[in-house]
Amino acid sequence: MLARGQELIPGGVNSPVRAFRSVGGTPRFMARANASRLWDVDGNEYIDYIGSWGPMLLGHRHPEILAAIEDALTIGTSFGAPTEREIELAEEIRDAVPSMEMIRLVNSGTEATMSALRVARGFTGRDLTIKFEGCYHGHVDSLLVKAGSGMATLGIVDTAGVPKAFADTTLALPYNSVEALEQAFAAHGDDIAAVILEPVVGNMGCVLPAPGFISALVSLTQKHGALLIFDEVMTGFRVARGGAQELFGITPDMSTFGKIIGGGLPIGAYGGRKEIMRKVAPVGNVYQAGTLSGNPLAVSAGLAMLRHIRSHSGLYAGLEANAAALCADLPGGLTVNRVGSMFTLFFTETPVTDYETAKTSDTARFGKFFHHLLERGVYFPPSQFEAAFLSTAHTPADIAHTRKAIADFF
Ligand code: KE4
Repeated sequence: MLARGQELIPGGVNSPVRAFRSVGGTPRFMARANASRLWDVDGNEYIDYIGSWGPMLLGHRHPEILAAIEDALTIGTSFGAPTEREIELAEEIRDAVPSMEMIRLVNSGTEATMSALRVARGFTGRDLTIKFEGCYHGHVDSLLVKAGSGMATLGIVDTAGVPKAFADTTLALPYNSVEALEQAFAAHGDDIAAVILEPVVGNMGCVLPAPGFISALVSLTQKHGALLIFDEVMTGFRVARGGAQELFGITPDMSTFGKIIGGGLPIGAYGGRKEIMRKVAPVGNVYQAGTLSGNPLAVSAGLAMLRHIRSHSGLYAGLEANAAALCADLPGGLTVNRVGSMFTLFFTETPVTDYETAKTSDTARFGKFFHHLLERGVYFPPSQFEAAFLSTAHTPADIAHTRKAIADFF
């Protein structure tokens, strides 16, 4: 199947990180999923710790989400015209994330971050962006500079195809370095439109913000008139209902979402302060558009997801308890970083606080570990530089089996 796929699709995959390139071996072609499980085309069953790279907070094929999709099919899947349920989804997002005073729905996390940056530039009249090495914000031209996720996985430092002029508008700094941030603002402060970050990083593996880092971000952006953009595509509704900004008590100027808010269907969203979002066409002069933006099918799945989360507020405590149990007392030689139900087992004894320390990991040994688990029916992300995810569908038996498979490797 891979050989057939590779004839037509680069690497046989529609997203590079799926290709097992950094762990070796043949990517498994999946046939179906349910709850915490995946089955490949050979009938092998796996406990899934990827969850479609984040969206599957409730596991696969949650009945409330399936019912919502089936209901949407009775009215049509896309009209290219406004619908009430798009307002309802925007209201659900704002209810959970009050900083999202005004919201535009798009079709992916990449579209969300690309659009948020354009609006930030249009609002400030400035061109420069600060991002952090190892963070990934989708395949936006100007943000594919020292990016994480698939680029870290494949060891691509800076992608071909991005004009130098675009890349030069992005300053990539070490994550958690207040000093680097202060120097960048001292040098370029009045030209910086925005700082964008993963408030809890997933894309160099899971990395937490150091004490004082985010407060420094807030004070420096406010001092210099730059916007603070929280890229919560992965952390939104993952680490808390209100995302990392709820965990840290921060109100960013703009935020981006994706993954979970679509319940497993293609979606993204960006938004923030009303005065900023009023720059977006057709109200303002920053253009952004999308044929399928806000389509009833994806919005219905997203609504079911967010309504379930709102009415089951205890689910995060459950995820925390289960993820803590999974990650407790793991064998020596590992650095385990975790926030709620997103976590990474780094094969290094160095504390992992940024991209440089993440890269001290023994990726070859991680590859062996990955296949050791795979052979025992445990499907971790096929990259040292990705976060694994637990869902509400994972059972204590899943966790016990996974812990045993991990222990057997050491
Ligand atoms: P998408 O365009 O892939 O929907 O979202 C891009 C994106 C933006 N921001 C953050 C923080 C993200 O994590 C992502 C996408 N995450 C990766 C997983 N690390 C997607 C997996 C893939 O590329 O196949």
